[in-house]
Amino acid sequence: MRRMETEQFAIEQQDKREQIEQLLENALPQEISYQKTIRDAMEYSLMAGGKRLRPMLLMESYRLFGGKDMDSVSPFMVAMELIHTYSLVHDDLPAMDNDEYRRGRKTTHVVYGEDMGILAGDALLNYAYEMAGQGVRAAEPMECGLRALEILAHKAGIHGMVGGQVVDVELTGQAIDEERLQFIYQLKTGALIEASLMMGAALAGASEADIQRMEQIGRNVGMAFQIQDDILDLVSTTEELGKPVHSDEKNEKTTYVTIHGIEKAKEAVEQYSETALDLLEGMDVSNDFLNTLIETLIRRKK
Ligand code: GRG
Repeated sequence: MRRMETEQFAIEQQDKREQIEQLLENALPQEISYQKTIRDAMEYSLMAGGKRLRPMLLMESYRLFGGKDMDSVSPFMVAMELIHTYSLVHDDLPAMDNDEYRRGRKTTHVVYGEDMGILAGDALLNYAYEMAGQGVRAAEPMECGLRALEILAHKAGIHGMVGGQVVDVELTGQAIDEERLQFIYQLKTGALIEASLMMGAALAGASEADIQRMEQIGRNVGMAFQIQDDILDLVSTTEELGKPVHSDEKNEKTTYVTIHGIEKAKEAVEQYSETALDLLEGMDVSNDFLNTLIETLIRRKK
């Protein structure tokens, strides 16, 4: 399978990240009156400099299937990052993980208050669908945009991220069996990664079979990503991650690492990533940047 040379990949990844930052900045609501506080809180959380992995996966999946028109894909990339950001803002709230640091700075509720933290999450979520509406209009044909919208709503809600979070919250502090842990990881973390890859394919007019292949790839990438997240929570530093380490221990969470130990967890990250790459290789389209991006996730340090 073709991969990009490390230096060239790093340059392109940075370029793409900056391109996404620009899209996000431009998309923030402009016409604001007395509700300015919530716009500020949205900007504070959104522009805090995450990895922008999900919009990047969305764009690269779109390119994988020959998509070229940025007008239809850009609003969906923004929508995806808005939903991801809302989930982080709500996850950090006192009622959930009660975290004070995220992306290297104070969490939104710490700066703006718990009430505004809740509302900022709500505003980000609703604004995501406003953006997605723009994407649907720009899609060619519009049915591709509608399919992308359907995937987004499905994977962000009860059958996806929210569903996973519910089980995660309910089982916190309890021993979790392997099957339920897999369920949580697949939904809480995997669903948005799956959705990103599926939406890119849908927008480029890929077949349902190919959209489902991207879902499988996303499922494996999601598992690898979450297990790596568990590992980093244990072995990294607050400075490197931009959020507190050992939070799983603090929150009494069963993770892949607590069940299997760190060595097995590292093996699992490699295994899931390899499966994702094999599935990609088995397709009759290819994108060297996407291959390399998925491969680098195994070694990610933050
Ligand atoms: C509150 C409905 C609701 C859902 C919350 C996504 C989530 C569900 C909670 C966030 C906490 C967490 C550890 C989620 C697992 C997914 C994950 C590793 C998110 C962090 O994503 P990164 O690493 O973050 O891509 P950046 O900051 O780089 O964007």
